[in-house]
Amino acid sequence: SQLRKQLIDAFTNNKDEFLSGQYLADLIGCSRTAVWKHMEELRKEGFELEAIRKKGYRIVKTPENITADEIRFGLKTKFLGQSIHYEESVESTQKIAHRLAYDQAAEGTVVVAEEQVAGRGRMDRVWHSPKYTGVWMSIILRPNIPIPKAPQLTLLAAVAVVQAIEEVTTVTPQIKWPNDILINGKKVTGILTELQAEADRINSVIIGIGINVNQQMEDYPEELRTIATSLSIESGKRINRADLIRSAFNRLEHLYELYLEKGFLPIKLLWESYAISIGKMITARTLSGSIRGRALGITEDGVLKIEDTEGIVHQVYSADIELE
Ligand code: BTX
Repeated sequence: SQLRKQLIDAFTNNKDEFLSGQYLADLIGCSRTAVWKHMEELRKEGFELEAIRKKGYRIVKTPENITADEIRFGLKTKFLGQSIHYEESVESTQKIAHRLAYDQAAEGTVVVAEEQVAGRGRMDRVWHSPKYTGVWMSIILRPNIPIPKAPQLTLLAAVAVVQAIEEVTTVTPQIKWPNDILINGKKVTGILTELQAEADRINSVIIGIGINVNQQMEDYPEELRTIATSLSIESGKRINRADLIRSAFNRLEHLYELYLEKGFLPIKLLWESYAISIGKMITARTLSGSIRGRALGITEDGVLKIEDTEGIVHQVYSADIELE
């Protein structure tokens, strides 16, 4: 809007200085409440603002777009991320990746978006993906493995993302089976793996990864505040998203090659070293009911084993897990 533009111009002309709400209101010819609303909008767009009582506002940092070039700078992979489709705003990166995969896109092709207006979780749940603050991406792989092994790639991707987070922030997250990455018990990343298959052959695996990076608590809708967090909240600093993406590509390609060569075992061991639920009492909610018991670990295939209170061991392929 015109008001927004004037507001940004005012800050551009007074770089590094605090401008009071009253000054800005007079300059632009609107109310102080309107100024405040616009400042909140800027914050949502990814501007980092400092607001001090009696002094006013200051723009500390402008939003950082991720560019494909910035991601490529320093990328050491052979194929992962060598083709990047960068989008400003999409419904869901999964949707675009599915179309690209169907159109024979090369293995390792990635779709990265600044914002998803219809980001999805598992079972058609909503994945909140606000602009400029997170990593919302989908990766196309074409592994020559039987369909039942595909969920192993979710666990593999989780390990890659944990390692990338460790590398970029020095915070060590934990994995909650199968696909949640948590820091201090709150969700920082979700992973959604989907397949395109013909008969019993995998054509492509689309791995959707959503990482909360620079959101602050006020950026989350009310219902997510108690369950979600971001790397910035947990590490106390702003994280460069391109660095994180690049690191995730490097790690993911390395683990994927290891997996294709040696099978799931090395991935399983790494996964278990980050797993939060092993040995704990959990409740697994599946489509066919709930199982409460002790999480024993995962099988060679990445299936969760739970021993219930009667000593019966259940194998769980898909569920939501609640820790006690
Ligand atoms: P999930 O079904 O395990 O988790 C979804 C649940 O997580 C939601 O119901 C909500 O409670 C919570 N949630 C929603 N948004 C967030 C968020 N930003 N941070 C923390 N918790 C949240 C997890 O599904 C799989 C998510 C994959 C997202 C990626 S992003 C790129 C790709 N494109 C796309 O549409 N999805 C994937």
